[in-house]
Amino acid sequence: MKNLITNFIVDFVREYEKRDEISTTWREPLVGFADAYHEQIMHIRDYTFEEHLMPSDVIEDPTIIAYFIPFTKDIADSNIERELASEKWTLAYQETNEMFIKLNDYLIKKIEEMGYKAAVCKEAGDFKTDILKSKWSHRHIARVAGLGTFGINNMLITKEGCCGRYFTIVTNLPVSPDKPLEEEKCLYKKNKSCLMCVKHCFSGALSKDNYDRFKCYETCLKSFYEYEKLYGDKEPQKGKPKGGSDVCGKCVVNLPCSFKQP
Ligand code: B12
Repeated sequence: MKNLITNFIVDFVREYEKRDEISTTWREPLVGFADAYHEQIMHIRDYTFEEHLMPSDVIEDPTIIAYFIPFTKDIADSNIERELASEKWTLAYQETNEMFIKLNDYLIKKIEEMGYKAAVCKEAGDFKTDILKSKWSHRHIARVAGLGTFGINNMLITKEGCCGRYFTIVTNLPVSPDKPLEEEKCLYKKNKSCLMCVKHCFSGALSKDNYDRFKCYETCLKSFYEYEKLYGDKEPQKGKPKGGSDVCGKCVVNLPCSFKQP
């Protein structure tokens, strides 16, 4: 069953990137399964905030499928220079988010055809602007599903690196859950080396002891306004972002943990 779900996701992405209107290509997705009754999910509100939803608010008797869609190196490399997010990075963000909707619909349909239920948490795409937190944390769940460990850059680092995006789907499929990884993927957490992500974060949002989500958001908004000005009122053009998105991503590119991890 786990292989079947993984293949659905991997095959969908391979086919999706062939579409004429899509410019982004992705590396092979990683898939994990989180135990909804794991201590770190049962206490998810203590780790995130008190309004975080529980998997059982989405579906009864839940397990959670978590997947990571890794970006390609050319997308990451396009985002090394300049303080604004690159056009290619912004477009990859937008095209990945659009793909998530279609991929999730497809997966839910496949799971329903097998006689089970599946749904996404409707709150996952939103966050409270006063505290910059969502009522659904994909990566908290993805960590419990064994996909990665958190780095100093505050990103969840997988065996394929941290440069990419996550999604989670709640289901009642009968699958055995995966376990969180034991070994740290972040070099600083492992042996006090690196900290390249802190150097790349020109806004000062990242330090070795802290992540300031408000400073980070201010920086992401600079790219939002810039691309909104450039493309916001234009007809969508292939290979160009459609208006602005609150992105930056300097803390995930050009790092030892951006891609494959030993
Ligand atoms: C709100 C939000 C933002 C806000 C606030 C950022 C933030 N880190 O909270 C802003 C707009 C600033 C932002 C910026 C970015 N974001 Co953003 N964002 C989100 C969103 C919608 C919710 C995150 C959230 O609620 N955070 C609140 C905290 C409490 O939860 P969390 O960060 O998810 O997980 C924490 C807990 O699990 C906790 N934790 C885990 N174990 C333990 C143990 C203990 C003991 C404790 C106390 C805590 C604890 O630590 C985790 C990390 O802080 C998610 C999508 C989603 N719904 O999950 C994307 C998401 C986190 N963003 C993402 C990305 C890529 C970015 C950017 C790089 C922008 C870009 N795309 O170019 C930057 C990087 C910011 C950074 N370095 O963290 C990705 C992360 C991918 C990855 N590899 O980890 C996500 C998951 C989107 C996705 N679909 O993939 N983002």
